[in-house]
Amino acid sequence: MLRQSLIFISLAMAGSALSQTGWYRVRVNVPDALAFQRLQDSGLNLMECNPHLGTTDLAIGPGDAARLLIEGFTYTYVGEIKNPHRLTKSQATVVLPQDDDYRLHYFNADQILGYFEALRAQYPNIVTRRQIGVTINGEPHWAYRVGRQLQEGTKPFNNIMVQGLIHAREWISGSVIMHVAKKCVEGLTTPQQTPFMSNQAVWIIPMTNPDGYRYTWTDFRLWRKNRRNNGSGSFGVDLNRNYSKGWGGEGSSGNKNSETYRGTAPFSEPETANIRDLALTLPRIGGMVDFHSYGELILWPWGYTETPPPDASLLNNIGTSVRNSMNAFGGQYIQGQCSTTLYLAAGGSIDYFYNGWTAPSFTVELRDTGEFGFELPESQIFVTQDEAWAGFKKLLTFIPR
Ligand code: 0X9
Ligand code: ZN
Repeated sequence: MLRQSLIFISLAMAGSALSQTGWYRVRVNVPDALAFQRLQDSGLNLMECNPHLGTTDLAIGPGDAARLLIEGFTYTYVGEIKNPHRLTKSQATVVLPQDDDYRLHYFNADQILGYFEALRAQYPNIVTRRQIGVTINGEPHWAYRVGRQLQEGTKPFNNIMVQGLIHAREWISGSVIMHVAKKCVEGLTTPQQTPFMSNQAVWIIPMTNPDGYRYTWTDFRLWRKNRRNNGSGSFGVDLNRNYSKGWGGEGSSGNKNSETYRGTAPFSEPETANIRDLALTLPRIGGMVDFHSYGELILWPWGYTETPPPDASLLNNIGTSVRNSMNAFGGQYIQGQCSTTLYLAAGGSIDYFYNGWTAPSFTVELRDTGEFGFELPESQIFVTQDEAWAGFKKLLTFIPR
């Protein structure tokens, strides 16, 4: 099955070279609803109360011109804004670290951590980190929390878990997770205060499998598992077969050399045990998403059995809605129960979180459908991030707070 979809992102050429120091009013053409959504989601400063299709004006400050071009818009210069400090609060710029490099290029392990650290340095009240343990190679294992600090006397925060890069070779997962983090931060720092982040914290594991991910950059691009030494020259446990729910069942392997080797016991691997231990410290988990590639699939539990889960119809509704949001960007995602839509996979993350917290839990298999597979070209990072964010944001609307 080849459900190939190519999106061409035009990096439009600037009509005029604007200085990166001042503030300018520029006019952009917004041809359709997708472009409109992209503009609204960009965090750029719209100057009109009721932006609409056609033309609309923006206030752009340092760095914004490049960003506008990256978002695929050409602009015409309208005039200089002489007193940018007089822009209302709702027009204040959110300056985020690393510019938009992460939208154009894959980041290695240090770059991903650098990105999250920069985000944390810039928004210390919103982005915090916790070392959840160490990996099998002894590297620190990090979780980042994006959310307001708990206020005494308020109701408990809802926690959403997001896993990236559990499978080392699925590089687009890391790109998407950086984007999700940034958009969640924007949800709390743009004065429009979109409600999707209120009373909610998103716990992001940027690299669920850091050792494996490093290995894909240094030794073997298509490595999947962690880097446990199984002995006899065999390495790696499939972390997505090492969670406890259904552990050992069909769709996992007891063969150390297998790509789906489940390990010697549930949570035998430090990486999965660290995530379990983090989850057990959280008062409430309302949802979970695990980003993988590839296939363009939105999958819900169970993976370990073909029996439908108790909330099948709810999960089906959420999945359908998430799928529709994602497909607005030109992809061809389908949704359904993991075991029947893809294959049986016992000991996976979503089954663990659904079983333990009754939390809507989804595996999202990002682009593409097979043309490039794990080696998705960098030109498709951008659109995959956009559609993944649209899907994630839609999912949040279904989670009660
Ligand atoms: O086999 C997997 O782990 C996932 N597919 S992948 O090609 N990215 O390896 C699917 C996992 C489905 N989710 C769970 N069963 N938890
Ligand atoms: Zn995967």
